[in-house]
Amino acid sequence: MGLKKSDPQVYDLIQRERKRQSEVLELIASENYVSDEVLEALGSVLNNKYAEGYPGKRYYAGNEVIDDVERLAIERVKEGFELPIDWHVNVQPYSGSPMNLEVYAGLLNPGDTILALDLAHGGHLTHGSKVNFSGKQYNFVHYGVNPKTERLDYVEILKLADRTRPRLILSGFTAYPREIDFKKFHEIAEKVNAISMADISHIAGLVAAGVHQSPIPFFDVVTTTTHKTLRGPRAGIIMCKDKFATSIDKAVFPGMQGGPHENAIAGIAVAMKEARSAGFRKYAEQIVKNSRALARSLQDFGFRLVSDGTDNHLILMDLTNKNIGGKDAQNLLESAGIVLNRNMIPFDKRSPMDPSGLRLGTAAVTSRGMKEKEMSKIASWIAAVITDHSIALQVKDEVKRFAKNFPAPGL
Ligand code: DSN
Repeated sequence: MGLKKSDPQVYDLIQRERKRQSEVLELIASENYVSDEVLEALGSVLNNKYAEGYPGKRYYAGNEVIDDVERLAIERVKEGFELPIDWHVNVQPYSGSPMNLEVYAGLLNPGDTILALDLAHGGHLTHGSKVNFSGKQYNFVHYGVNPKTERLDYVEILKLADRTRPRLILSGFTAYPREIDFKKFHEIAEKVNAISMADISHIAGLVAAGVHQSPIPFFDVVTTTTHKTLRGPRAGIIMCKDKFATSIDKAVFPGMQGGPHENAIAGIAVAMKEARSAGFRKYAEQIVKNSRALARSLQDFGFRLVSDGTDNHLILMDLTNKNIGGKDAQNLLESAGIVLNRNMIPFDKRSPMDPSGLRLGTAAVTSRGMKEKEMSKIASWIAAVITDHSIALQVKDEVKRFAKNFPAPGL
């Protein structure tokens, strides 16, 4: 019968969200527009099947096709990230938070020390925030960025690692605009005999396209969500050296999860095939070009950027000299059709609920075909609205007309 007739309420909500997504400029660094094909896999009958266990070892009957789906996704992840022969893949994590906790649970004991980036300097809740299960269960020690350069300082990270002797060193970021030197990270982990783990959730698409260096094969474990720059379904992947495979698989199932979401796993397979295309490589290169162009234009309008620019898909803007906090700026820009999120900046003196920064990312607008020229336009709107709040509604109208020229994939 179709949703429109059977449940007009839900149908209308989906249409409203579809309209919202197509009419705004989506600059949340962790969001993207997936292809129709990824959506087709997500909305398929694969959703109906329970498949506790792993391919060939399921607890329920009827998993012959599901086994093939999961094996295909695993193969495509191996190809997409060019994993060495002795690496293993688990495509079952429901998303980023369980994925990281599953690695800790598989490889560590409660109370073990983990070295990770401070949340306020660009880390993630699952990297040991006190309010998160990770911070309650493990002894996190946090490194930060250098106060002058606002970049990672590998000499300081080594000193801290040497002093605290962590069992695991985590290199993972949600708001770090610079390229990460994974080789240096791994050398630090080797020196102190720690397991090296990279959470590449934000940059996975750039890594798969060869636009950002890869932690593979240096690292022991690499995790990633699949829906940010990688442009796939809401899900997570764990890649690891074979010697960690059994412990990690057990931590995922039966340790933390039940039946895997095989529709999402099929979505991973589709996205990984897309990520192998020449078009995706160009897309990833354009993300970085756009990010740099947006950064330069924002600086031309007098905005201070953390670390003075960007190497990847995201920009962290410091509003300290702009007479407006992150919360108000986020709300104001949303009312102008520019959607982004407030964010702590390193050494922030304000609170997480109303920090000094804004985080902007170019993955979604690049999926709509926008290029450097459009980034300058976006920067000029941001500057205009922050300077004169009263023009927000007028800008919203302009943004809506502008966005129509760049149809979003999947909408
Ligand atoms: N919520 C994601 C982000 O915005 O970076 C991380 O999980």
